Amino acid sequence: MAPTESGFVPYQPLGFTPEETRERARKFYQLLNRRRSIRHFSDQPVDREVIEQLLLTAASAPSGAHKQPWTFCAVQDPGLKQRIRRAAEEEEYRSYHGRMSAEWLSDLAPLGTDWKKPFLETAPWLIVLFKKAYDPLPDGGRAKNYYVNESVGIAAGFLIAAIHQAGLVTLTHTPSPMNFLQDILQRPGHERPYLLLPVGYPAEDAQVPDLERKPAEVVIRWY
Ligand code: IYR
Repeated sequence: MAPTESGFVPYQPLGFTPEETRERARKFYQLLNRRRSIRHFSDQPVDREVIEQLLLTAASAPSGAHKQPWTFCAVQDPGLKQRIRRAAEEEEYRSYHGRMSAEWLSDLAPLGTDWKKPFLETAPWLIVLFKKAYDPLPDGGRAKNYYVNESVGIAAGFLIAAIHQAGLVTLTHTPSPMNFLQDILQRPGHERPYLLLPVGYPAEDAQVPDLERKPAEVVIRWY
């Protein structure tokens, strides 16, 4: 699309009929409702081109004032993955042995999580999503970003949906605190880790907790 003098161009709608809209809404729900957080990964490789498409999808998310306040680090290097696993497990060990409340631990019990994170080495890719509170300017100043948490959260949602749509699996992992990711990946100070997502195919024997989602009448209110 050629830019116009005003800086605006016509929107190119997808243009589905109401029937197509209904069917697509239903189909997309059916697809996304099969997504599960997976903790057991296959070591089967995933092409870098695939990861790039998933990350471009995530980076197409809306953001405050279109500032796109994110950096996606795609980690494949086994040495880096090992360092990330060790650092995450160190933090998680402390969390599970004193930092998390009794209520939190009992809420997690049905999910079968613990401080051990072997998937951080098994999964062929780790995607680390960083948020940027501001962008540094060449003169040493700072260009402000807006609604950074909301923007990065939406991008993470796009990414998780894209991963699932491609037939891959992930886990929205938040080892806490996760400053170690900044050190290991040598990110600049204005980038803060937001989410760590192992990405790959599920292990053949992968299991998931037997959970149910809240029904429409609980999570939706019509006015
Ligand atoms: N970050 C820890 C603990 C944890 C917290 C929540 I909320 C979960 O849904 C699952 C785990 C971990 O990743 O083990």
